[in-house]
Amino acid sequence: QYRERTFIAVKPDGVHRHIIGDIIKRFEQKGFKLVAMKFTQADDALLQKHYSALSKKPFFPDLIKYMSSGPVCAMVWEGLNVVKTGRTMLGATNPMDSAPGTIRGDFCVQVGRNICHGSDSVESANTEVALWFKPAELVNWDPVAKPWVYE
Ligand code: YYY
Ligand code: MG
Repeated sequence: QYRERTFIAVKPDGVHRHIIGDIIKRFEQKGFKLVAMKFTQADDALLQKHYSALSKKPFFPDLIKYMSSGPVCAMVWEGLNVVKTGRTMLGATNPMDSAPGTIRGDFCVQVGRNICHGSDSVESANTEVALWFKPAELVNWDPVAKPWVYE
């Protein structure tokens, strides 16, 4: 159903490297609908919740340090199958494995600097959207192109 939503974020390295626009462009061009966006520096408490499933991993402290080191561009995108398609557009977690043509495949080199985040399931998307955004920050609107994206 085309009301599915995912949480996409440009990480601090993507911001410093001026890749925000390229990432937004790909989701716009695809036909997905932007529902919310904020430019913010996340604190450790938020990031520890966001990455709570990874808290036992050896890279967790460095991950939190990296993610809190600068601003991120946090977004919610909506559309048919957007969670899974969004992950495909981002590419494999490790840029060494990300196919050319994907965001990570085209713009980065190392897993600890992989420039973007995307929710990995509908369930985690809902959790992440609620963690990063207040309900009032999610905008309800109908793009005029909708009948040309969906039959
Ligand atoms: O969902 P995704 O971002 O593709 O990967 P996760 O397994 O959820 O890991 C989150 C984040 O952690 C990843 O984007 C980079 C970092 N990371 C790392 O630095 N080293 C690893 N071996 C695995 C993940
Ligand atoms: Mg993940």
